[in-house]
Amino acid sequence: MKYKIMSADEAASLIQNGQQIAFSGFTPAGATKEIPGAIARRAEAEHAAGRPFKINVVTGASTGDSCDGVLARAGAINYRAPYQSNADLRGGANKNEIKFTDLHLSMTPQYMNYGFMGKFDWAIVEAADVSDNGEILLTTSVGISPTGLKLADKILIELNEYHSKELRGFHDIYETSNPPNRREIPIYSAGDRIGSEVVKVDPQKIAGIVMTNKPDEVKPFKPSDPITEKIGQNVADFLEAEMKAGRIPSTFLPIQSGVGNIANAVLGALGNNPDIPAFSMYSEVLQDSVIDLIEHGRINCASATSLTVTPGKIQEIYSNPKFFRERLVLRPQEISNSPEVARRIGVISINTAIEVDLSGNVNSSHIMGKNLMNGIGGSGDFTRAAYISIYTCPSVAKGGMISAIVPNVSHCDHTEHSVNVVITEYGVADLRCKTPYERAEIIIEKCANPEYKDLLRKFLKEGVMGHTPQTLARAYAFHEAFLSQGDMRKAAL
Ligand code: 0RQ
Repeated sequence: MKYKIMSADEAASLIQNGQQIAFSGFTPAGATKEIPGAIARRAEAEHAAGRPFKINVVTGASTGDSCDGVLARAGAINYRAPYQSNADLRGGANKNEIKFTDLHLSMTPQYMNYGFMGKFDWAIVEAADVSDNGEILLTTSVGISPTGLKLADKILIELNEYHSKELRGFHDIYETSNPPNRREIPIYSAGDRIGSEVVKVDPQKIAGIVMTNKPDEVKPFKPSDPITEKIGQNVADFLEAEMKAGRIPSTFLPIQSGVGNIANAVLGALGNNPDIPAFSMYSEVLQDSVIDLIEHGRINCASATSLTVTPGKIQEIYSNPKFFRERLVLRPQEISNSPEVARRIGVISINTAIEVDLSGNVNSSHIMGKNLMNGIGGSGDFTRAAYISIYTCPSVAKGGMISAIVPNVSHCDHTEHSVNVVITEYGVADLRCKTPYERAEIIIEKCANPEYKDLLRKFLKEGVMGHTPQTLARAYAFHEAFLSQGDMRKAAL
């Protein structure tokens, strides 16, 4: 290979204080595992010598602890976007020690291309292979890597021998032009391939290669519980009824589903429903459950930007590459999450809410209106464009002391205009084309926990009449009761 092979510490010595770096990774899948740790060590040494050292970190979404965690703990991050799920990084963002911007994931590469995020000094990217003429074979995610590799002045590559070179053919690298020259994205069904198998860069930009051999830090799921199982069943029953009513075609429509236990339960219930035909996915993250459903013939093909699967599952894929190459497509996040494509091919979006209010507004990202949980992620990309947008959540959190159904959300990510259906373990609130009063009643009667129904009915009944039920003086009575007395059931209404 014509490139310089170097240690992670040597690579980190090339990075200067204040530089902006586009890292690979979308969830721990495809995230760099060696160079961020070396940058963190360099930052700690610089800080100990009394010198400043912080960098700007832009990635696809969240990454693993070996990127976000180590950099946050070393105090090495000045700015971070567009999503995170790491406790140390979250802590830094909530103390405003790390400047964090929560962005729609489809828009991050676009903002980079438009110059809204400033100059990128480096792209640091995990690869399964690199050719002498600058063809980079990415690993388990695509994310922002094609855009970062194009825009950055210089490139460092982590060549990860854990990943199979059989990954060639899984990726579909396609970049849009900037307006006014952008054309439609020519994807007409979830499995369409429109781009290249590799990212092509100027080999002169590659400053060095760091070798590694490590799996992605994807953790297995918590075992499912009766509440998530019931939510999954409610979603599957709702979609089956929609199909039988003729509002979803009998060939079904592509599914987008978020990450986590509820998403797993939803996919499990859809997969087990004999009346729902085998379907496709147009989503951003594919988890273990999708691989199982592909193997069982319940999912025909799945498009995403990230293959967030456990090491056992990735080995299953690597041992049968031809089968999976025909059924999996990994795209840049600008394409996997494109609202234009999602609207056109009729994606059914299923995401998780932190809280939902009586109008149908959804908060996905902040606790009690101020502390960041993870971020909006790709949920907004799909919700606004979906054929049917669904939000799921357990009816209560923290042992019942918090109601997920509240008079007003404490932070709004998805407005009542974009949210079609809300589903908890108690039932399904179908809000489509309903008036504000109808929506409020349906949400209370179908979705709220019985312990909160009377309080919510009181808020509604004694609300100031207008087009929308609202009493500003009591708008946050639930949240105030939790903050002052530790229990929303004590809300003074
Ligand atoms: O707290 O961790 O202390 O136990 O929030 O909640 O119920 O475990 O659910 O892990 O699926 O996360 C919305 C955060 C749900 C996630 C959110 C507390 C609860 C628990 C986690 P603990 P659960 P999940 C695809 C699309 C936005 C991004 C997105 C998310 C913790 O799904 O980040 O959709 N979504 N991306 O106790 C206070 C409430 C609460 C609450 C829950 N009302 N008040 N705490 N919690 N509700 C993925 C990507 O984009 C990559």
